[in-house]
Amino acid sequence: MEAQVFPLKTTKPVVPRWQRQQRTPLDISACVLLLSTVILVLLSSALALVVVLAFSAVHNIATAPSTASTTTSGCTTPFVRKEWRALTGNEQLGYIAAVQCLQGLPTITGLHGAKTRFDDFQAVHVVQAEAVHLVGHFLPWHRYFLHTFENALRGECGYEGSIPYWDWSRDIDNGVPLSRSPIFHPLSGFGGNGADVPNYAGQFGNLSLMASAGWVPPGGGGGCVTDGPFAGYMLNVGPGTNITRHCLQRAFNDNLKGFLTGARVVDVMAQTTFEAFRTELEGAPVTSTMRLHDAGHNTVGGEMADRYSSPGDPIFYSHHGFLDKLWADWIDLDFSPRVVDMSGRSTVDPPYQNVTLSYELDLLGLAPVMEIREMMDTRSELLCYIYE
Ligand SMILES: [Cu+2]
Repeated sequence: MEAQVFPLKTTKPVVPRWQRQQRTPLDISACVLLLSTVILVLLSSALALVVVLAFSAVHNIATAPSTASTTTSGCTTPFVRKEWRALTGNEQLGYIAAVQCLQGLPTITGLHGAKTRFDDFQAVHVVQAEAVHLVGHFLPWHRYFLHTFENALRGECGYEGSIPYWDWSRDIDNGVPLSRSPIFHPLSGFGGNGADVPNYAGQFGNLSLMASAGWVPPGGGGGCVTDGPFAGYMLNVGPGTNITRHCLQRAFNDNLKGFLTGARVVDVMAQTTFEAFRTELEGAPVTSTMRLHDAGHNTVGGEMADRYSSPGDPIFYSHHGFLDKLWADWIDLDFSPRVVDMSGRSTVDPPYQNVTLSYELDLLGLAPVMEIREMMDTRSELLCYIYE
């Protein structure tokens, strides 16, 4: 596999939509009108305040102490991210419809071949892939990435819910093959496996690689997804760092289920430092065999098995939603020390620094650069969500 990051191919300036409004003469007169209204309102409020102050002074009314706190009171009604199965049928359809809406909106980044808003996210992941995996900021970067995707669904597609997460260990512990998991249902879910391709060897031959390493034999599928809402949908970015128009592919592999059981989740949750937690969660090649993150990608296969372009399969956001939930749950098990526990190398190859809370996360214009400290607590004013 090529270890190469494409240079940014910016066909449009990376300027968010809200900063790109044109001013017309009509706008200017509207502005003048608005400004004079604001001045009038301010003047009358000031007058009212003087009257009230004079009144309370005369009547010796104690002024209530100010309890307003802009930082801690900002997340009073957090969004709730639920497991796919806990959504009602309408909520499931609403999420799929919102993703399809993003797939129909034009790009605002023009990054790396992106044509749609859905592509924008996939393209950012392709360009940043080498920088955000197998490093200390793997979990916080993906947390910010998912949060920004969720914001786009809400702000641009009128979606009122949250990203549903996919707890694959429930399917495996129930003895259900992937193809029968409710999340891959053709009518109420993400659609099923790709069409069978004889001797399918993975996007980059990675299935044959897995088999030759003695890990697991390849599963079936490998071709285009044939049913569900994304059958016939064409991606513009990927596979890998390529820019090609291609169908969404999957290659379900139930032979990986041993890496994705509830017992494996318990193993990861039992780690006592962030360093051990993040490596045991993310997997190879830092660990000798697969773990939750890479096994989840590879069990779906196809686009999802591609370390660059995997967000081309909408199931990416639900797989990473579950990993994000595990991190949030792990922090809650011992909140005070863990909400500030951050570590790991900053790059895969030396020279590298140690990742700390002040390390900056870059989504290449999808959202402002943020420090890791802003991603540590999902109940912060910025993130404001919880898991159920
Ligand atoms: Cu990733």
